[in-house]
Amino acid sequence: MRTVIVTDSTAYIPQEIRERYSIYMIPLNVIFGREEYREEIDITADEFFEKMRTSDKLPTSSQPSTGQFVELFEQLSKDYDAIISIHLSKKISGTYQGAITAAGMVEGVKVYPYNSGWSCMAQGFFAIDAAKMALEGKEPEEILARLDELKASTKAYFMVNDLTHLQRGGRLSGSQALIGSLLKIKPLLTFVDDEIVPFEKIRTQKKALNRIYDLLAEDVNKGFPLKCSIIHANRKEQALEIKDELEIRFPTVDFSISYFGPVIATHLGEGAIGIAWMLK
Ligand code: MYR
Repeated sequence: MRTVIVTDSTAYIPQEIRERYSIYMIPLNVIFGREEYREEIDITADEFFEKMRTSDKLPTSSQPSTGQFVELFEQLSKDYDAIISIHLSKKISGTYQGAITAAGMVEGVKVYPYNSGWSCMAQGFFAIDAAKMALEGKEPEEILARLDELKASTKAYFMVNDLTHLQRGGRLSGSQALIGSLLKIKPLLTFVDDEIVPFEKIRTQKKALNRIYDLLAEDVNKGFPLKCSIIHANRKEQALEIKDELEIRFPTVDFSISYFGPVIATHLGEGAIGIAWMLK
């Protein structure tokens, strides 16, 4: 069985890695007024942050159309028997649902839409592992079982400079009163059951980072081999500093740096920092 991996742009897997592992990417869009851009194709993260600073319009985002999915799946059906299509959490975007709809419309290939329950490099790690297995000729069921195992082991925490982006986009779950109280501080955020929730109310970024390091230490001490990505919204220097510090503290963990690109940064704002880890 020839299997191929599709993921969406919010995994932010660099093009060179996508090409190396034959991962196909379907882009989400960012919109400034009447201008619409497919992220990672029409607009880079750097261009987006520049535009966010200079535009009088606040950006919004949108999922790929069903037609884009159908077109990609049909193209892949010529060379593959199965497609595993891995997407950002189904409760923050309709992208996964779009993959399900398109899967029902294409013939000659079996499509397995997969809800990562996360996004960004957490999802990226899933897609890369899955693609390596697909290249080794593994069956889709074995790849999906591995994805479930990775998903169960995943933890990710992130913080934003300004919570109003998440509130405006309606992606922060909780009552208005709770969200109102959080706007004054910088809470640590995570995902529970596919939704973004405040994890703890921590007032400063330094304290929040130390709290994440302690959470990572708990998992490292359980003895599982872990990989970990530091994810930043236009804060590469800070991400590098965090990586240097963590590499000294946790020498057994594989660390990398990734980024919050245009669509996710539309909802998190510039300056957001996250740390995600899972089984190696
Ligand atoms: C759409 O328009 O369909 C896309 C909506 C994307 C919402 C993004 C919300 C923030 C996600 C943060 C992910 C952090 C992972 C470590």
